[in-house]
Amino acid sequence: AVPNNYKHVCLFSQSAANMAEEAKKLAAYAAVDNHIQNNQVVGVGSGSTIVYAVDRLGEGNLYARQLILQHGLTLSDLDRHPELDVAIDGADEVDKDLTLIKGGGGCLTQEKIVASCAKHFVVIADYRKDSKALGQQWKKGVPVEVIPMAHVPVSRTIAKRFGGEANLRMAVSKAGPVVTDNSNFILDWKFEHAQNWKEVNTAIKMIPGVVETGLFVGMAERAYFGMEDGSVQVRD
Ligand code: ABF
Repeated sequence: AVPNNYKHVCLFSQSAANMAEEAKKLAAYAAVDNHIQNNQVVGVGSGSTIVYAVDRLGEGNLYARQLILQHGLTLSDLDRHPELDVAIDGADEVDKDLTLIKGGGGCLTQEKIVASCAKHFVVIADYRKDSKALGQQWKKGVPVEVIPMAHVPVSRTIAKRFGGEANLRMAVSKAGPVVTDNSNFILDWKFEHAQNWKEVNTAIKMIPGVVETGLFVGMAERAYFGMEDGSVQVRD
C-alpha cells in the first residue's frame, strides 16, 4: 500500500512539473511571437523548452515549418545557412547579465556555434532557470567539452587554476563517459565561488584539449522567463 503522505508528495510534484512545462511554453511562444517573421532562417538548440518554440513556429506558415515538413526535424545546416536571422535556445541557468550556463544536455559546442551565427540570440526558460548568481540553480557546474585524450590534464588544470573540481560526465548507465555529438567528452566543473565569467571562459578555452565551455557570455540579447503565475518576464 502507498502511504497517504507519499500520495501527497506525488500530487505536489506532478503539479509543479505541469507548472514548469506551462512556463516553458509561455517563454517559447513569447520569443517566437516577438522575434520571428516569415521567411527568416531560425537557429534552434536542444532541450525540452525549445520544443515549444518549434511547435509555435510550426503553427504559422513560416520557413522553418516548410523545412520541418521537407526534412523531418532537421531544419537546415550552417553550410547552407551560415548566417541566421535569429537563434532561440533554452539554458540551464541565466543570470542578471544574461550570462548563461548551457550544456546540461551535452550539446554546448553546437549550440554556441549556432548562437554565434545569429544576428539575434534569444533565450527561453522557465522561472527555475533565473539565477541571482551562476551556480545557484544549476548545481552541476559549468560543462566543458574536451578532446577525450585530454580529459585528465584539462580536469587537473581547471581545478588548480580556478578551484573546485572538474569531473568527467558519465552516462546514466555508468557504462562509460558521455560522448558528445562531436565524439568528445564532457567535464562538469563545479566551481567554488563566483568568477569573472568572461575571463574564465576565455582562460578555460585556452587550455589545450578544451573544445568549448558551456559559459555563454555576452551572447544572449534577451531572455524570456515563463513565470509560475502565468506571466512572462523579459530580461534585456
Ligand atoms: C539546451 O538544453 C542546453 O544547453 C541546456 O542544457 C538544456 C536546457 O534544457 P531544458 O530546456 O530541457 O531545460 O538548451
